[in-house]
Amino acid sequence: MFCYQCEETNKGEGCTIAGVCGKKDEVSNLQDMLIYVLKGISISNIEAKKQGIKNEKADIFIVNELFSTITNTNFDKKYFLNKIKEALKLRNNINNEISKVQNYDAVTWNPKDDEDILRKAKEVGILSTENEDIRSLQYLLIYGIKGIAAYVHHAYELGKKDEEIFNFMQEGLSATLKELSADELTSLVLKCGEYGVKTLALLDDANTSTYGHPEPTDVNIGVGKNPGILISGHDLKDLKELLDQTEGTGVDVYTHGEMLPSNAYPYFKKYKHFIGNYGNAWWKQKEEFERFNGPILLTSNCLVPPKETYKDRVYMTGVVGFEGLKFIPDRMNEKQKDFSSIINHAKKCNPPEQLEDGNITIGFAHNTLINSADKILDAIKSGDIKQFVVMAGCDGRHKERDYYTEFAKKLPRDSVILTAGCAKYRYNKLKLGDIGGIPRVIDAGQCNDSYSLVVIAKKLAEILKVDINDLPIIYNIAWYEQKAVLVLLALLSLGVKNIILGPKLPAFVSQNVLNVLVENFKIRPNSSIEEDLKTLKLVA
Ligand code: SF4
Ligand code: SF3
Repeated sequence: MFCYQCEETNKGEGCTIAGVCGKKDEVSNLQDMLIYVLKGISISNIEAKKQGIKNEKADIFIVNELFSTITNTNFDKKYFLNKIKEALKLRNNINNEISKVQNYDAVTWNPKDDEDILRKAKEVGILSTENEDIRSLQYLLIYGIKGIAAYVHHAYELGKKDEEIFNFMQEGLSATLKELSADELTSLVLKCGEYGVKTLALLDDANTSTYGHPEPTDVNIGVGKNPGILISGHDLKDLKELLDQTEGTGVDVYTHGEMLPSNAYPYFKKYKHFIGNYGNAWWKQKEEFERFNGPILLTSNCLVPPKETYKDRVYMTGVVGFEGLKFIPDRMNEKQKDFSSIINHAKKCNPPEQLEDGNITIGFAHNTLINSADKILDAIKSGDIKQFVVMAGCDGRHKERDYYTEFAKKLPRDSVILTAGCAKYRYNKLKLGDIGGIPRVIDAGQCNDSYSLVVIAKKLAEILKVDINDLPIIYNIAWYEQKAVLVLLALLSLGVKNIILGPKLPAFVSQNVLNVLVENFKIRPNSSIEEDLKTLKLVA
């Protein structure tokens, strides 16, 4: 195996024997193989579209299966073997329909048996591209498209789609099989950022048109007396159906990790048994799932390979996979998913052990922020707020991420943090206070809600009639997995410059590609807190 798609990759270079995340060698190879066939499907499907043959099944298959290869989503060998076979069938069916089948191995190769798939899987991975810079650009593009896939998946569940986004994903995937120059690939990477913005807007529309606009909310972080189900991941439709089905059963529902922002949607407030948020970011799940006592539902990444002590309480749904865990199948014929097994399980469990008590304030997505634009502008003009610091992105398990907690603590009192994604858990319980009623940690929501930060930045630039880079907004972003890669590309596509990125630069960005990013966008790696505060002109 060779995988370098996330921030925690081995030695900052690549995982080669097993993943730091717990992914096994064979699974990693099979993920490479699945992506290879998805590239083949893309080439054939583009050809089919040219001939007027539409195939939404293929469009959404590509979306879901790219999502399944994102870090901490699916660790199940059987899942990938089955999906590769399904993918080959789908591709062959398209090939049978079109008049001209393109001459690429990914388009025409067929295995003799499972062994043949496993053998081939070793040949089609990341290192099969020899030129380091081309490889770097190819994977920057693929990881960005994986980010798109995750968000399109959630939007699609809520009935929203955009054919142009499907088309771009397929154009991007097929481009990585072609002999493109570094310039051609770079322009696709930038285009990926533009489609990133479109995708984030699509999901925002899906979420807010279904569940209302998030509103400022104090979320309980304590526990109640009933047994509970803990729901994690990013999928709001799964949450809705779980809340419907638990109502009146005596089982409460709590959020974990990236599901926290759901507490701010008006729609979910009607459920009296929706108690609040339990615990912190994904990487603390080993300890926190243990102490929750009840069953846990994972609706998307990030899943940490579970400990034996609570493994029987972990349920998965959607594209999440791990051998030996219980799986809740997809919806059929417009009916809700059937959560009865997890609810019955919960009834037999003890209530959660209390980890903490009190509240955290969330719900500052774009609608709330735009409604408070006058107040924000007044605070800027009066000098009460000197700086907004975007500290969005992901959290991770390594000690070096204490940097973000300390950085937040050391920010001058007249600065406000804008956050989204699970990175927030590094400082959202610090009690940093407020500035004239504006909290010093403004939490826009999940990683996809970074879109809200973009909307507000654009709005402020428009009102103040300045360039987006001349606003009092600076960026110190933490990344971990591929959705954060997409959010970063989306920011670059909007012309945002001078982003500080940490805790480490992506291993898949080669020195030459980094030079291009530095030259054009002035991206830089984070350094010590003192240095970064100085660079960002937050201290004299
Ligand atoms: Fe390693 Fe990250 Fe890949 Fe897991 S996802 S194998 S930790 S690079
Ligand atoms: Fe977190 Fe996985 Fe990225 Fe959605 S849950 S931000 S890491």
